Amino acid sequence: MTKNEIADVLSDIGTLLELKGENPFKVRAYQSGARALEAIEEAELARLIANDELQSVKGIGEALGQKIGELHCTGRLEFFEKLKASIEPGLVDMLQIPGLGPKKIRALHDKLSITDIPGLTQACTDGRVAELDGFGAKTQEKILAGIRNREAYGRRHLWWHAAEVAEPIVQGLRALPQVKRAESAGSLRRGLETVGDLDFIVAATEVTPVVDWFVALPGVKEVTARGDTKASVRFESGLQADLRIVPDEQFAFALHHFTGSKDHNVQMRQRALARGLSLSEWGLVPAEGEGTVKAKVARAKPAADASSSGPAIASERELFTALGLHFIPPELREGLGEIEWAEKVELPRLVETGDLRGAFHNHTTASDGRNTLAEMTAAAEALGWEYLGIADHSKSSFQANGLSEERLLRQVAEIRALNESRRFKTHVFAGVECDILADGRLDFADDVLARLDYIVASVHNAFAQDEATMTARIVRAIEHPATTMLGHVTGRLLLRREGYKVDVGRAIDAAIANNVIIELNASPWRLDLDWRHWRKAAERGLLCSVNPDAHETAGLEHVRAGINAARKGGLTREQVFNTRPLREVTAWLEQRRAKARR
Ligand code: DGT
Ligand code: CA
Ligand code: CA
Ligand code: ZN
Repeated sequence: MTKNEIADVLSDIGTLLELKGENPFKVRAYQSGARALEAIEEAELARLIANDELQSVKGIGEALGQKIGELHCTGRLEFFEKLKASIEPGLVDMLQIPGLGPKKIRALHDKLSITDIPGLTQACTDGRVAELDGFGAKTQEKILAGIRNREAYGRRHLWWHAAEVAEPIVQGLRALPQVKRAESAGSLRRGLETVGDLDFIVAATEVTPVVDWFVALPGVKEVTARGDTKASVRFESGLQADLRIVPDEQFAFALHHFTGSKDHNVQMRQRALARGLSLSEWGLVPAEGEGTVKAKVARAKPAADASSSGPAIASERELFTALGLHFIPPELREGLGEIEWAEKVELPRLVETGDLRGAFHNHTTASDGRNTLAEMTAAAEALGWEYLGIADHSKSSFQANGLSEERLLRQVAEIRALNESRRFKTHVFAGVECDILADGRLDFADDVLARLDYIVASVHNAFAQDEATMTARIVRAIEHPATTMLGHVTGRLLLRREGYKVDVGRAIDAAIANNVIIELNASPWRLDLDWRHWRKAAERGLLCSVNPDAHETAGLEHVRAGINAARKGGLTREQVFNTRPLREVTAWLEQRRAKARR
């Protein structure tokens, strides 16, 4: 196990112990142990364990040291497994409700004998929760709202998590001897920020073995449907997946149909009809006059003569060509004008993950990150990046261990020294994620900001401001000459909370007018600014930076989610700042800083 995975286990243990009502000192020992572990570098951890020196680290005693060693070597911890088994699963589920921590859950259990979410819902409805010490009517209300949210959001899944499940399935399908082609379709293929269910389209010579393989996948909890050409399953995580198997001649049509979106499909079908053709998941055939829907489907259905009745279409590209269109990448198929666009011109090449030369807005252990500056830089180097921008939190974000002026300037010195040492091929830019204070001022004085290479300005508090106040606040921060980029514009957390209210159009106008970059925060929970705004804004000159907002080395890979959203937003390489080489980026930042000094 990596140190961050071990740290996760330690803090889970802390939470579970607290849930059990254990001694607070014991609970705190695990939490501070997790933090102490994060401050150690991976290689150092291996050395400490090998030399049996872990217990000498401040915050890690003998008992904790042993557990860390066991996790590091075996990836398992007997103590943790037993602890998990000793707790009612319903209590653990309650942790997902915002505002409910282990202490409150413990109280609900002890005083009202509540053991799961349905029981909690009932107790709230009866008003029994409000009567408890330390709860009250407001808290009860908040818990109920949290339960309702959980139900509403629970039906969808983050693109990132869905992709993690889908990728090995596609690989597995392709490896089956009966399978000629296999792809993910649906909202996942379109790169939508959240996904309802997975859709797989397979071209195969034989159906049964493929279906058998699919329904036996690890983690399948239930087979919800099984037919001659398809199957549906539900995984333990709640995610569902549809599989459809077609003969190879139909693959392009099925893939296009089940990629959607529905709106895109409807418009494509209308376009086909206007050309005297009938488009369906089975094929593209002449539409013979008016007829009932049933008759049309019957005509369009496979038919041995499908190839003789029209041109053989083996790929989506050929399908678009047959309808007089240039190829439309799946990400753009939302029925938002892409067909008219592809009728006139070849669509631009959209930005790709491989185009990135580096990334800004990343955290380290100096604030709330889980890897050190050197570890983050090594990870960026391993990705082949020319540069890495560090942007830890500023002092007002005390909940995120934000840096004081003194700590920030010490980090700047550390970064300059690291660059001079040439230990890594990747250049590090010294920045900060500077809080935008409630009135729109920045969290640091100008002379401190002037010592940095770049500044990401973000809102982290006073979310409840009304739209006019919030918009004025953000515009004021954009107008500050030191601001290089605007961070996560709306502050939304997908499937968890709505963003704060802000007039995004005005923020975009201000950014363009002041030559400020807006980030596309690539954290799979954020993807903020939303893809729906980008194309129009970029055409008007707004520059985008795809920022991973990484809090650990693995978080740098989230740029893939950001690139996905950028592609949905129709962005090209030229419109994304961090595709530029180091020399150009350095010059651009230097020019901005010179202007700020004037
Ligand atoms: P999701 O799963 O809710 O995130 O969204 P999708 O787009 O993956 O939708 P899904 O899984 O229900 O169906 C996959 C695609 O199949 C969808 O994007 C378009 C196509 N499709 C499904 N049902 C219909 C329909 O009733 N009419 C049309 N035109 N297309 C459909
Ligand atoms: Ca789907
Ligand atoms: Ca589906
Ligand atoms: Zn932030």
